[in-house]
Amino acid sequence: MASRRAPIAGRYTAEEVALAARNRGMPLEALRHELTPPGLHYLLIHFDIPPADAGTWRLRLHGSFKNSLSLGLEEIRRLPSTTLRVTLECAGNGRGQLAPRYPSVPWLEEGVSTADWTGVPLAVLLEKASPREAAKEIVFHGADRGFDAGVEHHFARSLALAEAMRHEVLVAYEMNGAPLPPQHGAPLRLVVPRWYGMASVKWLQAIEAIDRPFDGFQQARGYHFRRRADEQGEPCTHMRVNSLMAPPGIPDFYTRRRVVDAGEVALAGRAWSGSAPVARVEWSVDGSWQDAVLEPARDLCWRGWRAVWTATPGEHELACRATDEAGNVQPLDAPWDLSGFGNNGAQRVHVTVRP
Ligand SMILES: Nc1nc2c(c(=O)[nH]1)N[C@H]1C(S)=C(S)[C@@H](COP(=O)(O)O)O[C@H]1N2
Ligand SMILES: [Mo]
Repeated sequence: MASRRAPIAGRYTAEEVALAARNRGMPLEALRHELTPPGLHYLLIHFDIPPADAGTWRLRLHGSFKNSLSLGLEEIRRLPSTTLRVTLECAGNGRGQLAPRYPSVPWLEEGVSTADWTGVPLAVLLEKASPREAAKEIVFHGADRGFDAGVEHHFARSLALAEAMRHEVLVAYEMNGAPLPPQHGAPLRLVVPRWYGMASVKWLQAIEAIDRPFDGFQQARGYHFRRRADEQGEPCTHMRVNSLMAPPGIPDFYTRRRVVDAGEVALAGRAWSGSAPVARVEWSVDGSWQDAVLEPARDLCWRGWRAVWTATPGEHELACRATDEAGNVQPLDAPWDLSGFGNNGAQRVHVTVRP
């Protein structure tokens, strides 16, 4: 079995650039919108977007269920449905800022977005199939297939049965009121609010109940916090508390450095946490912190914040950080992780203020 890729330091490789071009992020100016505008939602596609025909697609429920099921899209659309506004963030968001970094999608901070997802609560499907007494985990199988670290597999992830039964977990067929687009999992995907994005399996073709822990690649080897390659590590689950601002002013094309005029500058951004609602957002200029004004609290979706900065001429560094109701405080710098997961270190925005 081939082993993990060795961390890299310094310039981005051709492979990272190719991954970044396929798996693009949300432009940070889209933080102005609570609901990420169509086409600006970030993308993470491990292999290829699989061919999918909504007319013939079947979702199978099999394994440790009393009733095996095979449902077409029309049957699924006739079941009770709900729409939830959900913020998803890639577990690898921020990886590209770590040194050394894992060779993968080199996100800086743009691997996060919000969409309205419509679908049938997973619990409705699980109740129809009725898990057997021995069922421990529910595995979600995607239709996409490829290799990682020399191992060929379909993208698949599992949830413990109790987690899968949470009423907010959806099998979604619509995004923002329209059928799922190919890149976001058409015709069916799982949406697991509060968890990092890898749990929300796209191109969902089978739901399997199993009596033992799932040992698939993306579950047992991928998505663990590790400091050394020879440790099992801790599984990635809920999104860590995090926040961003829309960079103010206007950018330089190549460096993306910002320029603003001196005087009052409106700052705005959003904050989220998979553990508890966001309770506080602070922002800073050159390391001196103050509280931001919060918009009303949201449940599964990021919370808006704003502030007014009286900008004085010169070079300045802005930052922001959030705290959630569970008392989790976003760190200025997150602990280093071998695979680059969970980097919720505070965003820094360098700004040139002109008189
Ligand atoms: N089948 C399948 N599901 C998948 C993935 C994938 O590559 N294949 N990527 C996962 C990861 S790592 C993330 S962050 C989210 C991204 O969802 P989005 O592309 O709709 O934003 O999908 C998840 N579901
Ligand atoms: Mo991800």
